[in-house]
Amino acid sequence: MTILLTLTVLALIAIALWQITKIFELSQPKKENTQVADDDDNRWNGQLMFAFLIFIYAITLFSFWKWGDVLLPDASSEHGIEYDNLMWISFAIIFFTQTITQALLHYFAYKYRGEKGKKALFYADNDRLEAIWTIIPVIALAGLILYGLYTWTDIMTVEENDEALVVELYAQQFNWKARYSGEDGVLGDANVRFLQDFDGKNLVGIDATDPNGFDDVVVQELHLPAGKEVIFKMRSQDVLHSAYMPHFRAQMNCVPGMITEFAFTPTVTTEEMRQTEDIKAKVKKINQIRSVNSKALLAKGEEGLEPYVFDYLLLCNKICGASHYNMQMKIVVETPEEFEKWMMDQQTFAEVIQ
Ligand SMILES: [Cu+2]
Repeated sequence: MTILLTLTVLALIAIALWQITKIFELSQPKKENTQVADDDDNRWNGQLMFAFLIFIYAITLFSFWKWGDVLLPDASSEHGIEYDNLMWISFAIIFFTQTITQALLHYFAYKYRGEKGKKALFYADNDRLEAIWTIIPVIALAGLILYGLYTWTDIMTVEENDEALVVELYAQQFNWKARYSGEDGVLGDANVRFLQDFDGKNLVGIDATDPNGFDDVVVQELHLPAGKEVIFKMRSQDVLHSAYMPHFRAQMNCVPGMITEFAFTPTVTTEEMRQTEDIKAKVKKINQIRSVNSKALLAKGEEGLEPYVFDYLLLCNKICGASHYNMQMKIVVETPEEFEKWMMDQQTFAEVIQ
């Protein structure tokens, strides 16, 4: 109610001001044709068009300079290279076209501004010009669309591969769990109805009547072997989530009641990634900000911040509720030997429910 009253009062004040300015205008001695733009107005508008052109170019350059280093590092998956090429080529074409067309648009707006006595030329059509401005975009767009479709199909087609590691990503408000298929390479059946079984130890609802499930391994930190294809099967317990692994250029919705799929081959281990120049520079920058914030916290008598160390992450990329921002799981990419060793230390479902 208070808001409604405040809004009404504001609206009334606005109307009053508008009426006062009208009275003020009427009280002024009448000028010749004040409502019609003259040559001065038009020139002024043309120059403003130019100023706007300079503004958009300047802000583009400034953004590149200021935030160019917050882009993701090079892809850490096989298909990621294809994905990045597609993105950069599309960017380059769009950037080139927009740079030229914006310049022409604003230049013509200035050149053909209104002038007293200037008459518009009647120009019906020009077949050659129309052919050019139709054919060039057709070729460019068809090329981009075909290239995109081929890349998309290539990335999204999950081929049968007995060698591949099968991992389930299980989403729930607000955390992730991962399930490995174990020795048999087959994930046991699962359903949210079984979540309450075994005093809540059945974290992702594995069906205890399906023998395929006994060797399954459920973890809260995702480990992946470098160089091996991983087929992900996504499930959600409650609402729509999205499994987003930015460094691997991978994202797939997790939809309650169905299983979605995505596959990729990680190529760079966490340790190798930490040694790259790009990551070193990023970590350094983050830690500079952290140390400043840490000092401020310590000055207030609170606990300081730990220095940041690079890790791959699985994030949720659908706003799924209040703690969505913090719904993440660490991903460790390691050598196949390290992965095997880690896997040996994990408990199977049969061991967990004993
Ligand atoms: Cu989520």
